[in-house]
Amino acid sequence: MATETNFSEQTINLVLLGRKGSGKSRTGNTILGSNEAFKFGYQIETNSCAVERASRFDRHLRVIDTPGTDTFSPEESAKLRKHISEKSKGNIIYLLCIKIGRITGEENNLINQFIRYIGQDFEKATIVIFTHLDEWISDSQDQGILEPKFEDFIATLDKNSIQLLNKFDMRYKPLNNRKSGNDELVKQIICMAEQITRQQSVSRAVTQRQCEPEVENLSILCCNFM
Ligand SMILES: Nc1nc2c(ncn2[C@@H]2O[C@H](COP(=O)(O)OP(=O)(O)OP(=O)(O)O)[C@@H](O)[C@H]2O)c(=O)[nH]1
Ligand SMILES: [Mg+2]
Repeated sequence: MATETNFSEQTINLVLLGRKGSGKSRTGNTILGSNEAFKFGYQIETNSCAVERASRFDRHLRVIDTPGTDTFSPEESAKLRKHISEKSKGNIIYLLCIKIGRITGEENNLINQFIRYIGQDFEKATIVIFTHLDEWISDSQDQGILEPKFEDFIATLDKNSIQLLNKFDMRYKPLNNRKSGNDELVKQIICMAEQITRQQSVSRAVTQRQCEPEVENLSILCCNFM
């Protein structure tokens, strides 16, 4: 069994961020594999940060839910950082939840505030989660598209939205939180998170050890799930 120190060192910290009602709490539940970890719903908005832990696919996860927001200030950034550092040791990965559809100007502004006030590590450590995939599929079907593909949604995004996704090196995943059996997607999200974590430790190692090639090679390792 992992000791508390080992648990902390190996834990992947996933911080849910996004606008009100973007599906943060429910995404947290999907990742944790429990519908009861965080309270969710249009009537139940999250008012303070909440933390839940779970082991999934042999990975120790600490999921941090946050209140939805339309704006993000330096003060809120300081509060978030304080909260995260109290709750988490190790690497932090941000899951930026966006309700699938048009990425609006408001969304754009909020994301740029996250980038500005959380800092550069935010861009390198973020995965965009497009929630409400089921609603997008049924809307597309109502418009006569028989088999809507998520990649078609990406293909229809305007230049600004693509530029935004590019800031996160096009790390994004679609999610239908209504569906049970999201294991494959959750594995892919954890895998992305592990790759970011590896890249972060490679960067740190490179800084410390003046660019040793064998350290850089670590970045091409893939995570293996049984
Ligand atoms: N159909 C569908 N509904 C979803 C999905 N994800 C979330 N929802 C619903 O959207 C509503 C808001 O979800 P929450 O998870 O509470 O959103 P939140 O971002 O935590 O909201 P705040 O805490 O108020 O900021 C709830 O009614 C969820 O059931 C999804 O993938 N599909
Ligand atoms: Mg919530």
